[in-house]
Amino acid sequence: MSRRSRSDIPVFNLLSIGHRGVGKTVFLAGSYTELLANRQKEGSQFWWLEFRDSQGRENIEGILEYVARTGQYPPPTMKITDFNFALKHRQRQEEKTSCYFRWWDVPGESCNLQNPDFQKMVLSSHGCCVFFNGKALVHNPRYLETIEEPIKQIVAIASLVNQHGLDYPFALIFTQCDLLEPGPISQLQIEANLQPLLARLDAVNAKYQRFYSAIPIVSNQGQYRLKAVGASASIVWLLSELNKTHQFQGQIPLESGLKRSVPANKRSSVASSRKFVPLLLMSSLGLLAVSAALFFAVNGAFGPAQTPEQQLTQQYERILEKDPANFAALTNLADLYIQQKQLDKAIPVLEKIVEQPTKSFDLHFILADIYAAKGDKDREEKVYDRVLAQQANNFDALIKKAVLRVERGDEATAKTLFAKAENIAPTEDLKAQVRSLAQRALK
Ligand SMILES: Nc1nc2c(ncn2[C@@H]2O[C@H](COP(=O)(O)OP(=O)(O)OP(=O)(O)O)[C@@H](O)[C@H]2O)c(=O)[nH]1
Ligand SMILES: [Mg+2]
Repeated sequence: MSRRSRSDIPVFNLLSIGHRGVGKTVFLAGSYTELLANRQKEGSQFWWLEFRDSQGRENIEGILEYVARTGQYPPPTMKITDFNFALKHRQRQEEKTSCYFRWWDVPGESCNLQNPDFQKMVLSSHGCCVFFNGKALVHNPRYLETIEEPIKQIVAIASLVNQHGLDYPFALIFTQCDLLEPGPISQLQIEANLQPLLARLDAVNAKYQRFYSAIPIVSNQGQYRLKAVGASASIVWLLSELNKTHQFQGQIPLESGLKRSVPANKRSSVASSRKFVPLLLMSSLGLLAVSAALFFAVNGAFGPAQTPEQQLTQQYERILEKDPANFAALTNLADLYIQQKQLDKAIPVLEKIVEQPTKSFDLHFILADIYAAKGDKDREEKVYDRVLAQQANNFDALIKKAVLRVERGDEATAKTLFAKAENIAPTEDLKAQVRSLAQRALK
């Protein structure tokens, strides 16, 4: 297949919404450096951002230079600043441009639908990054009240998108996650506190994905720099979603889409196919999806006879024939099967994955969920036992096994497991949530 010419490469406008000081500018600079660092690591995926104009380069380099010199985060944004990037990818020694995109770095108070500049940005956008302060979501019980306005904006956009059957992805980005306790408890707390918003987004079938961004400043012999983890995945996910949609319906900014009327059932099924996966696990699955989705984005690599998912599936199956324990191929293949709702095929792949030593048990829980969906309680429970054998204090496994024990009529064991989970829960709030769940389950 011939390479795409420059004019065939789509250009997407990404809207960013977030209050003053939530971390939008740090996120942009951090995402840029994170991708750059990945590019320099051998064996990692080669996705990176390139500037399309010198102004953008100067702005970002100015920010990075400020951090390096002062060891401080950059000052607040005073005016809307434009950035034009290319998302590049290296595949088999060949560099390709996956798409171009435009990003506006907006001062917090300009993210307001009364602001004519912001209105224009909304209408010309193809997708949106919504920023929440992860630390405040966990530690400040009043934080949600303070962000009611941006939440209304997101729900309004999502609702219109749904009414018009458009594909308009939202990346929900939790900033400052380096200031939170590592591990699933913080994610659980963010999840719990964000439920009102997620319920509103689900009600209008919004396509969204969560991302946890951590961008501390680190120093090495007096040289400071941003060390970003998890930031760039959201930009890459948004662009891969837009690239997929673009293959079927071209680039439709929000304004043109709203003027048309397309049946709502034409929406992408990827988000809805994942709905059976509990919310807590979505974020980890999403990270797997990024690599697969990005392959889809480089559509020049695929022939027209098969869908990109089918092509990729075959590719991973071939890799596994030669190298059955290839962890990356196993995880990507499992994710692809799940996306294609081929759960019977996903099971043996996940079973192989969970046999391998790991510090993260997310895939174990996905396997357990599939067993649960199939009503296979024995195998579901064996997964929790396997996790608990490796990590006796795994909070998720304790809770899930306790709920299953109740379902299986063994309230005594369930009580012990709930008590253990309550005991290890790190905050009073979470302990109360476990108590309430136990009370409801045990009646
Ligand atoms: N530890 C940590 N602090 C962060 C992170 N991101 C942002 N911050 C803090 O949040 C402050 C604000 O970040 P900015 O990126 O400037 O926020 P903004 O959303 O661009 O804010 P405005 O431009 O004022 O609208 C920074 O000065 C840091 O103190 C992060 O990932 N980790
Ligand atoms: Mg800013």
